[in-house]
Amino acid sequence: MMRKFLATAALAALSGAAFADVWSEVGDAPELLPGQITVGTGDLDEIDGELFGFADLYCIRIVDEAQFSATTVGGASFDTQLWLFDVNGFGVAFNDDSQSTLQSTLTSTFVNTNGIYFLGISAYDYDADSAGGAIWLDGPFGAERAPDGPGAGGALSGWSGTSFADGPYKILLKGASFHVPEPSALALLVLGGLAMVRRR
Ligand SMILES: [Ca+2]
Ligand SMILES: [Ca+2]
Repeated sequence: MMRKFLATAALAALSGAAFADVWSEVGDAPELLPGQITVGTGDLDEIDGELFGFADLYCIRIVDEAQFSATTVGGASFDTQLWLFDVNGFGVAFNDDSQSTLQSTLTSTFVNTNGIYFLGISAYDYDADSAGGAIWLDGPFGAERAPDGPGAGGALSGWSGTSFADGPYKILLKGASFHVPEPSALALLVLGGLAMVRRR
């Protein structure tokens, strides 16, 4: 019986790992570093959350920079903005509107290395600032841009402006993974084995 139970538990852990590709916002994600740490195994394909008038910031890992993308097209019904910052909080890429919608898409255009990044979402017109002011200009709305505002040279230190909408959102991702891996199924097996030994 014990062996059967262990095998079932291991199978559950393995199948759980295979499908653990969505991060659901826990409470309300902070809007400043270190953001909300995403924890899981394997690819991070989707972040589900909700905005309440401010911005949400998530700590993710880009593992295939050439294939990286993040989009709210089809994932939100309000006017989104997507923001990407490097591990030190400096701006990498920003987009307001894409694909003839008010939703946003970031691509690999300005991403050149794998590593830890911060992915932010806000509603127009709530914008990221550094000590020097806005990190990005508001427009052109339809372009994906590297930092081009008066505060382009500084790290994220605050947000300003008015958020004209909020609500639930999904950010669909490619080339990304969770920031922190869960204990692997193998580790769970080892732990289960130790538990069995201890019972004898
Ligand atoms: Ca939120
Ligand atoms: Ca937009």
